[in-house]
Amino acid sequence: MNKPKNKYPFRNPPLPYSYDALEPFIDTKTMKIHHDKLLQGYVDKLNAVLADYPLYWNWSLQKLLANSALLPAQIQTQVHNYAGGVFNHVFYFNGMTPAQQKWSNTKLEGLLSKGSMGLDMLKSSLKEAALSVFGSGYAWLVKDKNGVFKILTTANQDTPISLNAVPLLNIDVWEHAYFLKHYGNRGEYIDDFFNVVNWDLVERRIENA
Ligand code: MN3
Repeated sequence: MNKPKNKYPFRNPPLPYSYDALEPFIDTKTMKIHHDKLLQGYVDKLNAVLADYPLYWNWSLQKLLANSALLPAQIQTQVHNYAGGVFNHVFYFNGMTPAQQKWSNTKLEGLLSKGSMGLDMLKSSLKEAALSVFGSGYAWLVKDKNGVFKILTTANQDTPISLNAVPLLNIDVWEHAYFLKHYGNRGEYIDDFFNVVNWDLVERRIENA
């Protein structure tokens, strides 16, 4: 799993798999553009905004996102959007892996069932939420501040961190995440996404939440 160096200047961590590793579900060209151009753009813009504000060079992405109200007013919106863009994309890319053929869902089912959620319910609720996002955004599985599993959606580059929730899995439903392969068919993209979810990592995220 790749974690960005978690303070200024932020870096774009390499994908934890090759660009073509998620074929045929997520295509190579989409992964290249998504990682090398779009995520890189958020990293560059975030660094450019913070360059004149050394006071915040030691802040992690999470701290920037959770405390954006403490930043100078003139950079709050930009930091919220760019830091969110970095966090959301790294989280999304890490959350995928080449098909886990030998993966056994017993442990994950156990963890989920403690929160009254099964894997099938998780998938169908996440899909429903992802389809419901109007315009650009994400659907998420999170643990809320009371420790309850929740499915939620965020617009643009908003994050669950600002909502005090612990993110466990996200799906990017901006059109750039699927348009080259799936065109306007977001539902097919979501079904394909479920073939490449890194469920081992979701388990670990739940255990650490
Ligand atoms: Mn994206």
